[in-house]
Amino acid sequence: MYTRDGYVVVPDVLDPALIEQIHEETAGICRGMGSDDIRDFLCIHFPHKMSALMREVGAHPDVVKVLTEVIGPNVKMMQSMLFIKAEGKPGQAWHQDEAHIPTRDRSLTAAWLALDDATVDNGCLWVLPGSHRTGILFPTRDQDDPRFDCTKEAFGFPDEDAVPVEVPAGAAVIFNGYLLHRSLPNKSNSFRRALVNHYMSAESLLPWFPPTAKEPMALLDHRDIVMVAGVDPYAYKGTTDVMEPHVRPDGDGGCVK
Ligand SMILES: O=C(O)CCC(=O)C(=O)O
Repeated sequence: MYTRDGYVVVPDVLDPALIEQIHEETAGICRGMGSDDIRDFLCIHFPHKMSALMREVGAHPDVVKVLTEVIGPNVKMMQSMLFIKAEGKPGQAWHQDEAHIPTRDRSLTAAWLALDDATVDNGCLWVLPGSHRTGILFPTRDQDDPRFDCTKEAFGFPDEDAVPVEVPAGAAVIFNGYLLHRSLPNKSNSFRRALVNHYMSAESLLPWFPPTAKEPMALLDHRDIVMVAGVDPYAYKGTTDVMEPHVRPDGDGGCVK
């Protein structure tokens, strides 16, 4: 399934009590980002840098089991995103995660954890099954479509075969970094929350960000990572703590200036 389609749905990963804890933690994270009203945020990047609970969920055994099957025994996590996506908030245009987070061995894998039932109405994920198999990173362009935030849009492929991935709260959608996916706006009257964590093989270097004083070697191998399975062959390099939690703009002010 995963090899053919580029994604797999794993039901019942998060139990209702854990989801409730994550909701409470989300309120605290939003306060930490400057507002008591979680509706103010489409998405907060790097919640695992602010919260031990988010780090723990990033290493959830049911997710790690699938990751080790699709990636290999040694797995590191480099990114987390907490989507809150209240009613009326936009989706993300077609994109491939590897275009944003380049691994050297194409091992980038997402675990998209539903914190509410995700439906077409409230803006679930849509995927193009099998699109990861081309091994191509499609070109991208700026877009100003009001349905989407400012994520650049990938283009140059047919999208008639797109399917919605409707999943109940607690399910995980594990998908390949080359899989074309998008989401549409939340047209319901409640939240569509999801925690999305990104992983890759620990053997691959991660040439992710331009060098900074705090991480001069980032372009060669970004080391702000968390090991979630196996051993880190580059442990001798140590790790860094450079990525700052931040709020993703929701594109409300327009994307193309
Ligand atoms: O959850 C969403 O609405 C979009 C998520 C997404 O595009 C991603 O995780 O790359």
